[in-house]
Amino acid sequence: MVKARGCDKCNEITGASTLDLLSQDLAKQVRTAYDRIEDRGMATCLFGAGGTCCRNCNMGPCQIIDGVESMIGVCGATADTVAARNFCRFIAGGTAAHVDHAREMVRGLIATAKGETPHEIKDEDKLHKMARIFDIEIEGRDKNEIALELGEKALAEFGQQDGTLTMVKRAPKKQQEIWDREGVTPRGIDREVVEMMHRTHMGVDQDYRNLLKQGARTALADGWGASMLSTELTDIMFGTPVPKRAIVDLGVLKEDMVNVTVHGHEPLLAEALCLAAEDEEILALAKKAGAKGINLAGVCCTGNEILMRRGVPVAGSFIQQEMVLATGAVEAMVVDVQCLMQSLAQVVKEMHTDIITTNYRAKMPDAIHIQFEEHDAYNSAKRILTRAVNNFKKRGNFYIPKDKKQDVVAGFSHESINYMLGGRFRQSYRPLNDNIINGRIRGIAAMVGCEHYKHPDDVHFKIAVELIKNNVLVLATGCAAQALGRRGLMRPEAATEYAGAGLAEVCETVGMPPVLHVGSCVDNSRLLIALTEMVNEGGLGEDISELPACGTAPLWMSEKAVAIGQYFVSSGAHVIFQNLPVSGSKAVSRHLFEEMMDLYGATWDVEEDPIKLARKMIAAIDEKRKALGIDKKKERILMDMQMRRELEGKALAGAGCEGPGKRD
Ligand code: NFS
Repeated sequence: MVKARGCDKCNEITGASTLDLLSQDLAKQVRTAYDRIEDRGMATCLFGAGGTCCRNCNMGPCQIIDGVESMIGVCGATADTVAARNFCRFIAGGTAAHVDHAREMVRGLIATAKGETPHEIKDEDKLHKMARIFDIEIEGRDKNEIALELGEKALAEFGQQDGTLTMVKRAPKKQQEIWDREGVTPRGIDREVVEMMHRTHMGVDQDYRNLLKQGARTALADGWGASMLSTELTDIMFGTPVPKRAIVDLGVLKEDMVNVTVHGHEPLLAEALCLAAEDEEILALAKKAGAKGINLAGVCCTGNEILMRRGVPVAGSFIQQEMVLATGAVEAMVVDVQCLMQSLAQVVKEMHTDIITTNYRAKMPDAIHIQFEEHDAYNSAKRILTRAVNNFKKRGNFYIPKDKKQDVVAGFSHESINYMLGGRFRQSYRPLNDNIINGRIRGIAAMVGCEHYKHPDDVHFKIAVELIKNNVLVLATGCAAQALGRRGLMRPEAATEYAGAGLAEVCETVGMPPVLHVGSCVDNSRLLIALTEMVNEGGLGEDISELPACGTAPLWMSEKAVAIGQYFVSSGAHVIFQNLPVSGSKAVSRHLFEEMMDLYGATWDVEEDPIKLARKMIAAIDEKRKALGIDKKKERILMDMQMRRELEGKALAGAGCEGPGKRD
């Protein structure tokens, strides 16, 4: 392997495109995370890593050692309390990020319904579906009127103080009963985050189990509240994704075009940029500057949003954001919120590239700020693109790793999975459930979350290949999805190349890849709905905890990943990370890894080795198959129509379902 620079570890970490780029003279002139890792010597604080460093008041900081009397906090806080508090603050921080994002999307829907944005209501079916969930009258009403009422009701969920969040009722009945029994049904979205912050303040909640209970409620307010609202309302505005071919990796940048990369999370601005990039005035300006046009490319989760809905190429994931700039070929990187490295402006210091911040919440020293006005979205987008076009002439040396791009098929919303598997005339999860029951598909794995620098780049790839080889269908979101896309697992041909015989047969029949790109990080809510649909379809138990399904966010770095992990566990899905910052407390570790089973029917787990991690996921899936009695190959019975009807009738009754028309 070519050694680009930095320590050997960094060279293991880098993917082919990054490695190629870092070996170029231009990239050698900038400092990236790879250099900073080397500077830091990869040192981590053991107290921080174990979750037992308490900085929540000014008597410390206190570094706690579990079971050592002289090493508890000045206030008397034990390792258990501190580890639980820190873990819960991770959940609160991650949830807050999703909540604020979701709020903007709801406000965007309201503004769109009022005709104040360049967007329109694109998915009326979903609008009606959501309206029914929120008890909104549909008959004889205009789509904008319905959308406005939906937006206002959704916005009220954030400030709601009592009762329960509306979308909780989409979960399987038994799941809702479990949440009620455990006292974790979320009341209001903001309320859960505020209460979590309060309870982790010095001198408030000192019972780790009680803290983690509120952690679960906060995370559920994210998954079944904020994130789900964001996904559904964004689909209503910009369209529910359907499978599309696209390309990913650094090679998507174009030599002869104005390269504008959109980085961050909220697709309102990115969608406006997509519209403005086709504006005649902008195109004429670009031509005048000597460019063939505007090449928009995504980075991080904004990238996933426009990839899913528009097939816009993705230049890079979280771990590649500096590399995208180090090509010297980007005229502007437009950022909004979350996962933005502060180093971005430093990487382009000697280049023609503008880093443009657009959200008052997220400003950066040395960047240019052009506030994105949702009520004047089109003109905001044009202003940004004009700046980028003007930079094109100033482009100096650049290097685009042109052969480093990969084909992907993305856009697997849970609706399109339905369609893919069920066909136009029989859209349902029945074929998926049947294939799980007959063993062609062993189960479902969710691979989600970030990428970081502590472990080799191949982690996602290794886990996914082990899973699909063993006939586990992988649904991926976020940077994990991008990493798998870069490695070629999102091409339909990957089924033949990597998947086990059963999964390959299913994929080949419908022409889908064995790893499905389900969207951005907030779109993990699509996975919750997909799992719910599988339960409702019948034959695989009564709640999510009975499904042969398991999740992982191996290379997690952001607090959001912990919130996501917790809402999956609290929704009944087993979740395995490579590490969690709770190892400093035996009791908290036991609670997460064992006791949560009695509460939610699922637990957290950790495993650093990617292959072992994948095997643990497969073992968890097999355990569920055994409990469902579908672990042994059954003789194939050819069913006639009457037998099929009886079976479907039983399945619907078993799921407490009132029939296909009534389900959301
Ligand atoms: Ni989600 Fe991770 Fe960030 Fe997206 Fe990527 S780093 S927790 S995947 S871009 S939010």
